[in-house]
Amino acid sequence: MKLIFSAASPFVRKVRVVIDESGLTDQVTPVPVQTTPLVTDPAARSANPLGKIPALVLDDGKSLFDSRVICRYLKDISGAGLYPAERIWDVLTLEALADGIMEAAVLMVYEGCLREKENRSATWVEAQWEKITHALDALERQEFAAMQGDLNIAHLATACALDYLDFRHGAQEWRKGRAALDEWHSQISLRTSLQTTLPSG
Ligand SMILES: N[C@@H](CCC(=O)N[C@@H](CS)C(=O)NCC(=O)O)C(=O)O
Repeated sequence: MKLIFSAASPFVRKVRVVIDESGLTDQVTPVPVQTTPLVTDPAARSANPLGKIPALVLDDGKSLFDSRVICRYLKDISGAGLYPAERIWDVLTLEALADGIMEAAVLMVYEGCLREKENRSATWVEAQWEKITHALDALERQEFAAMQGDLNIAHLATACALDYLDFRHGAQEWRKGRAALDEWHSQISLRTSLQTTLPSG
């Protein structure tokens, strides 16, 4: 299998972490690309008509996207227990929250570096950060039961989202006033899969 990837993308990272946690590292060849909403890499386009990454190209040439689909596929072929049946909807909802944090954080980056200077909207960027703030506060208040218990896909997605905030939005200091979330993050960050895939680029 081939993973169309960029080392900076939080969605790609979630997939890389699941590959590691599922013991599939030897079966996946990473194909690095540089793709943005304005300039799509041909390999990204050929694997996904939307041009977005991650995309996983299977050995028969078929492609899977997006990160949620790929992670679930990897779990199916490896038997990794990241999707507990008895609380699957809680887990998938928390994964969606983490993905939403990533999405808003990536949109803020795009606004700052892809939009022409004169068209950039500080109000729009602030609105994205506000979404993230509400999500972080809900996590701090431990509103999501799926945060507890054995390792699940939502834990990995949440860790990737928080690390991406450190990577691209460190000045926003997400830890301030969120001691419980900070502690949770410190604990999960001990996992090798997370330590070896920290975002870069
Ligand atoms: N929902 C998608 C989001 C993927 C996504 O937005 N990826 C970004 C990189 S972080 C991308 O490919 N951007 C290029 C584009 O939007 O054309 C997923 O979970 O895979």
